[in-house]
Formats: sequence, structure tokens, C-alpha cells
Amino acid sequence: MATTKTHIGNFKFENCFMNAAGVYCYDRNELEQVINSAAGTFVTKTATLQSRPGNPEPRYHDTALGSINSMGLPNLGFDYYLDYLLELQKTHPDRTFFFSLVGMSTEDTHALLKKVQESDFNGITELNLSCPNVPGKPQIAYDLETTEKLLTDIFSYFKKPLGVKLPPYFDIVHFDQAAAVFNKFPLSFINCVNSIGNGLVIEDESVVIKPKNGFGGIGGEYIKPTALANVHAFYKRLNPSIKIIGTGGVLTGQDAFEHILCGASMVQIGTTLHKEGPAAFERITNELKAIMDKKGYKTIEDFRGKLKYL
Ligand code: RRO
Repeated sequence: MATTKTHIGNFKFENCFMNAAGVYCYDRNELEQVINSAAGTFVTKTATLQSRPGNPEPRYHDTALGSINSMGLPNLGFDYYLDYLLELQKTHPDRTFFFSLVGMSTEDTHALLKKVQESDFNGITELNLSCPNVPGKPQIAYDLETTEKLLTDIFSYFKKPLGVKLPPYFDIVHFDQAAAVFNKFPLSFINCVNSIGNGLVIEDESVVIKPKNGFGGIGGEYIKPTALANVHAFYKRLNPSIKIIGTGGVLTGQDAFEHILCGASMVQIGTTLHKEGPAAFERITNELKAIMDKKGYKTIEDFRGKLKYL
């Protein structure tokens, strides 16, 4: 039978599927459920220096075609997740986990990354450049000058594996400009895409979430074409050493197959994991393996990036 093993740099994973940050990753209880599922690894909720309660509820809403959220970065704080990750290095020495981070200011981001650099953490760090939901704070990665300066400063002291979580881009020129920036740095990966920022869902006469008068990040089925386009646009433009994590609109093995065809080395599941729980990992893995078996693909490298054009 086909295998869905994968790697990012020298880190190997038994399965290419994992949670998307924000879903099943708030605390140890949720993260443990991902560890004990068919997922290859997990990423933590994006951590800030201090814990945060996030935005007022209701702040997440499922719809027939996906979800909208304006969580506002609720998290238990950097130390909580680092302590747990260091514990897992002892109990699961053969596995690698992802630590998602961002500061509420540039100074905070550097403070966080310096703490990671000085710690014994030997996993992979994901810097979230694309939170759409903190009132008054634009998504960092939509400002490429700021992003380039930030990464320049970070790589002057940060020597551990680092990737960035990106918002979707919507213009070919922006793919070119963003890729030119990311290619200047020794990134382990980029993760495409975060939710499509600041959508609006209405039921009857009302918005469905409280923060920001209902505006929030859109996930799920709505966003697969945008996610695939971002994965493939960056796959074609980035140095091959920068791997791509594909996130957005994965409900089935076919959706995951398409992300990998576009160039993804790992595939994250967000809205579907929220709707279905960690059993989604086994279902989607089996669906992907069945597609691979039918096509005669033994590993994901047999078709990764090999999207056909007309
Ligand atoms: O916590 C959030 O509101 C949130 C974050 Br940090 C993010 O990166 N993406 C998202 O959809 N929600």
C-alpha cells in the first residue's frame, strides 16, 4: 500500500497530515488527542509572550461550506507551550512537533524567538505572519517591506529551523514579490494559507460572530482554490529547500491529493478537524492512500508538484 510519509528538511514524519494552528491545539488535552490520532505531528496554537483570553464570544462559527472565526489569538502563553514541547522531547524523542508563535509587537516577536533559540527546543518553529483578527493589527505578510526587515533581523540570531504562516495572496505580481523576499532567507518552509481575512457571514439578518461586527477569517471549502493557487504559485517560485505546507479546504483525500500535486510536502486540516474531530486524520489519510493506490503512486514524492497544465 502507498505511504504518506514525508519530510521537512531533515525532519521525518510518518504521515503528511497535521492540524492547522488554531484547531485542536489550545492546551495539552487537545494536543494529546492529535498526538494519539493518525496525524504525523501537531502545531500549537500561535503563542504570544503572555497568555491572552482572545476576543468576545461567539467568535467561531461553522457554515455548510466552511467556517468564520475571529478568535483574537487566545492562547496560554509561550511558557505553557514550550514546557509541554520540552516534555514531549523526552517522552516522544523520535517525533518532531511545530511551535507556532507571534509577538503582539516586533519587540515581542524577537523576544519570543530569542527564547526559542536559547531553549532546548529541537522541533520546528512557525512564525505566524498572518493573524487577521487582532483589531488594529494588520496581517504582517501583506506588508513585504516590514516582512523583509523582520526576517533579516530574525535570521541574524535565529539558527533553528523556522517557517512562516502566510495569508493568501491574490495577484500574480504579489506572488512574485513575496517569493523574492522569502527566497532571501534560509526558511525551512512556508505554510499557505491562513484563513482568508475579514470575510462576513450572515444568517437571516445578522452576523454570526461578535467581534469586529462579524468580520472574520474564512476557512473550509470556500478557500480551497485560493489555497491551491498559493501553494502552487510559491512551489514554482521558491528555492526547492523551502518546503511548502498546504492548508485550506481539505475535506477529503482528493483535496489533500490536489495540495500535494500543487507542491505541498505536508497538509494541514483546520475547519474539517474542528467539525469532525481527530478521527478526520485517519479518514482523510485512507482516502488519499486509496487514490495513490489506484494511480500506482507509492509515495507522495511520486506526484508532488507534478500538476498538469493544458
Ligand atoms: O486567533 C485567531 O483569531 C486566528 C489566528 Br492567530 C490566525 O492566524 N488565523 C485565524 O484565522 N484566526
